[in-house]
Amino acid sequence: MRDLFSALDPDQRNPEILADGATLLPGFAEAEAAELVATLVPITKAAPFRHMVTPGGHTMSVAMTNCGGAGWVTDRGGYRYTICDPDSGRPWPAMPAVFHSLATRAATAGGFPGFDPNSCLINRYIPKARMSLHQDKDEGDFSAPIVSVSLGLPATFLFGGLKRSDRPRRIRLESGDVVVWGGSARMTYHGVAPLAAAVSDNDPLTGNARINLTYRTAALTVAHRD
Ligand code: MD3
Ligand code: FE
Repeated sequence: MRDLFSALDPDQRNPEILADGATLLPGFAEAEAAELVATLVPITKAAPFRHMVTPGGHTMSVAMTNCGGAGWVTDRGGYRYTICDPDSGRPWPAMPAVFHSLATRAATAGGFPGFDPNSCLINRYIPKARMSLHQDKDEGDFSAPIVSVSLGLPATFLFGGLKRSDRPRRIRLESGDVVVWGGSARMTYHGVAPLAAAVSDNDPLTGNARINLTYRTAALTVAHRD
């Protein structure tokens, strides 16, 4: 909830077009937020959060795991989607129906009906964790949108342009906010500013953390030899 006045002002809960194809749905997941977090518990028991390493050798400050038929991973060998969690060798936990249905409803509200994501990347930020400007381009097919759900501590999202050098806009994302990124917004550069410490250092939902669910439709590439 933003604050008492804006929560009471229905205009503040209306979708906000951030750019062509990019729509912020304030509080769209608020009613389900507690259920989503509870559903994360068994997922993160089966596939614990971990700090992955980039191809350049940097350990990410964001801790990650996945659910769904495909999970995004990075290591010294590159970025890719896998069927199995490389840490356990087992398939990523299935995407719960409550996760999938939220993403499909949000995509419809953002102008992209029929979204059927097969991947949900689960990002956990603690204060100071950040994500530098990047494009999401490991999915193979860019016709599907991406849906992101923010839970817990607020973050400043950096929404850039089609060139890395385009100066990003700063957009505050709060618990329950959902953003749909499709069409010409799909390939924009984006990131997350270092997470600020919470005023109370504790969010009732997630403790001292922000959780972001990033839903995508990803093509799994078959490993091959050259
Ligand atoms: C805008 N995560 O995992 S989600 C990522 O808040 C990632 O954890 C951020 O960027 C986070 O790759 C942002 C929102 C998001 C995802 C994909 C986008 C915004 C996007 C693709 C194009 C434009
Ligand atoms: Fe991204």
